Amino acid sequence: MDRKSGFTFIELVIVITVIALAFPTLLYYFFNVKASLDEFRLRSLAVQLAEDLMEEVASKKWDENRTQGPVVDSSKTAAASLGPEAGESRSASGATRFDDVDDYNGLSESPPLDSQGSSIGGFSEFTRTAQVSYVNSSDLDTTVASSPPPNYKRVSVTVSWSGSGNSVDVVDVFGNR
Ligand SMILES: [Ca+2]
Repeated sequence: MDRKSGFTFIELVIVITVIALAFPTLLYYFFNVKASLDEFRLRSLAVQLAEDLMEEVASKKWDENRTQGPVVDSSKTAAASLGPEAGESRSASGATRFDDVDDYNGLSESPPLDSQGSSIGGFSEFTRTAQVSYVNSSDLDTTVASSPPPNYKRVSVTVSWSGSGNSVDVVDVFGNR
């Protein structure tokens, strides 16, 4: 039997029909995969932003009043006063720059700033906040407001981003040293 190579009309109609039927499904999976990748990218950047700030916090002294060695109870910053001292900021230079762990209490940056206090390009959708509180070594999750303060400061850094309502938290505890 003599048969020409290539598609017959019927075969062509079948192929087009199959593609037309599959197209919405393919489109759906394409956009789902893209959304997942976008989400993964934003989450990775958020974790990096949180860890960057935590590294900066770790480089500071444990308390404003620390001179050498552990801070004695009477010199510890009161729980109600955790936060930057008057005039201090992350972007300042010299004596008014953040210099201790609890200066970061109440920090809120949108967008986040780099360690020199300058804007970071490409992170406009992110907001970075930090909370610092005293905790006991026996329960690192519960804030302690009593006096004298305990020997541990818990730092929680949260980075959120617009559009998805998602956020990441990085938590660390710093001992009186
Ligand atoms: Ca300070």
